[in-house]
Amino acid sequence: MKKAKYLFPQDYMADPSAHVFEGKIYIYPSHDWESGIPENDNGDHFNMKDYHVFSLDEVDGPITDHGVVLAAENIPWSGRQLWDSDVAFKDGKYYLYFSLKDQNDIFRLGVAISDKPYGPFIPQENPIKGSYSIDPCVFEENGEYYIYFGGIWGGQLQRYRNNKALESAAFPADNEPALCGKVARLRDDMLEFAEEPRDVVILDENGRPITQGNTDRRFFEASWMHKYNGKYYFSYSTGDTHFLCYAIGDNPYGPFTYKGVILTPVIGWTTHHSIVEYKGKWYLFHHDSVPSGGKTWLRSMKVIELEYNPDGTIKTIEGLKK
Ligand code: FUB
Repeated sequence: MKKAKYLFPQDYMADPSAHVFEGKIYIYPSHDWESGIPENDNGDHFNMKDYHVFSLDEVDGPITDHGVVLAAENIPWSGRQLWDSDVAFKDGKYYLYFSLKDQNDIFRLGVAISDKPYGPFIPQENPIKGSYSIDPCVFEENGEYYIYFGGIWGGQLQRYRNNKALESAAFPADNEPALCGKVARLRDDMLEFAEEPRDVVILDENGRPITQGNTDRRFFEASWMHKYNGKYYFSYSTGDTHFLCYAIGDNPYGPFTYKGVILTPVIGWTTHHSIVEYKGKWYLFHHDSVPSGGKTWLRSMKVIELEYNPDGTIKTIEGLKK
């Protein structure tokens, strides 16, 4: 598959997190809709209220929509805006991790549980203790589960330092190390952090942290972790410069060294993805706003094959090529 394919033209779905469960690909996207909220830098126009699950037997084959699996109105601590989510499997249960604003308009991470990869998912009473910001991604290795998260601007990461809320939001100066995404090991029951979240440090080729002013490379949102040939690939969006890029490390905590761009900017403000291996090939699930005529809050999910060079770097995909 050398050409990107839209996966579900019938409706707007974004931020697709793909995993192989029970021998199929399951996709956990955000569900965009036209809520009429004007566009702003806080992302209020991304006013999503439920999640669907999708599955594929073949990447090129028909897609199954498993319908609504969790709705904000059924989450006890819900305020507004169900943003990006991800799912992990452990001991016969599927755990859906999601971003949602609480009743004080603060983004938290929540968990909902199902016996099936296609839900429905039953939410916990409260968000994960000590959680903040957005865009959870869960990576499993040797029975340990690591949750990556964070996003600046509307994702509120600039309101925290050292896992504590600041009195007011603050960004580092342009020549200082950039704000980092976060990673924490999950507790055995998958419902809470087992440790204080740590910084996901991204270094440049000289071993120095990427700076806040390096907007083509610094972390903005959309964490994803995958492993290839024994190395750990942390990929993310640069937000206002619209790149999906990646950095490679030797363990799930990093540090990670910046390596390049996976996907050049697409139509639409946001770019967000997941990377998964299926039947011996690697795929990039992502989204753009072409079908909605460029409306940033109405995105459509896509998939394209992802290829590596012999040295383990990823071949850049051109976002604007159809
Ligand atoms: O879908 C809402 C937000 O847009 C996500 O949480 C971000 O990563 C961006 O894709």
